[in-house]
Amino acid sequence: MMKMMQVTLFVALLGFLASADTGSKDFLPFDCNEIYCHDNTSLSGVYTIFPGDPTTPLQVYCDMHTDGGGWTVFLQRMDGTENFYRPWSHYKAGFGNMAGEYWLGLENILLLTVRKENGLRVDMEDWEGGKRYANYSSFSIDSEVDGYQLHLGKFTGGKAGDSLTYHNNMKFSTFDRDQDTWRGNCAKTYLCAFWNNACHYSNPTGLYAPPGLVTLYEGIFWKSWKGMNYGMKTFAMKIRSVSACACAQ
Ligand SMILES: [Ca+2]
Repeated sequence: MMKMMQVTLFVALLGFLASADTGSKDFLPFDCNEIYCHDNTSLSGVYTIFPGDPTTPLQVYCDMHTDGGGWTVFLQRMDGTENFYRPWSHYKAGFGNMAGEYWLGLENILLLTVRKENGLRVDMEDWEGGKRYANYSSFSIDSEVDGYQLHLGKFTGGKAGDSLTYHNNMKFSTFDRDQDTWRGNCAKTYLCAFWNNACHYSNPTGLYAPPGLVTLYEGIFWKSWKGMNYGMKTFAMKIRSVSACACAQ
């Protein structure tokens, strides 16, 4: 009886979450693109999506503004409030505040990319008000048994330049799971976690600090724009279905 009530309450809560976000009780969006397609007046913010199944809601920040909107953000840096030097289990499950700084989690990124083909956009901002981006034609990862190996499509533009192709086909590494190609441990040496090679041309999970306050290779850098000794003020990685809707409503 108690269990029944719990289930009923849970289902009611799911309905509430879905309706609070979208205004529709039966709409269980897979990702931010589906939310945008459902209502192209949706604003950027935190939404509930269902990339797994209807019983596993996931909170995420949706960018409904940039380049047509509908972007599901899986990494967001903006103020240094979150600690990103974390172990494998944290990068697997995800951590942080969806309205602020967070990592969505490798299992969730896997769910989002295994059933739909996505493009990747990387947005960054320096400390002088400059903004740059980089686009990639596709983005997906393998499952944990294959090390969450990265599969990145072509660099398709953006004045930030290409600092991610160097990481293509790499497995994910944290300080407690070294799967990089270097004899040392990139994540431990440079206080990060990423699809490290030997080691990195970009460092999205690096230490948050203004330029000059981090040592070489440790900041949130993007080599092809500001080099490896400049940490960005904001940084975000986001995906969107390649069959993004035109949303002509
Ligand atoms: Ca190594």
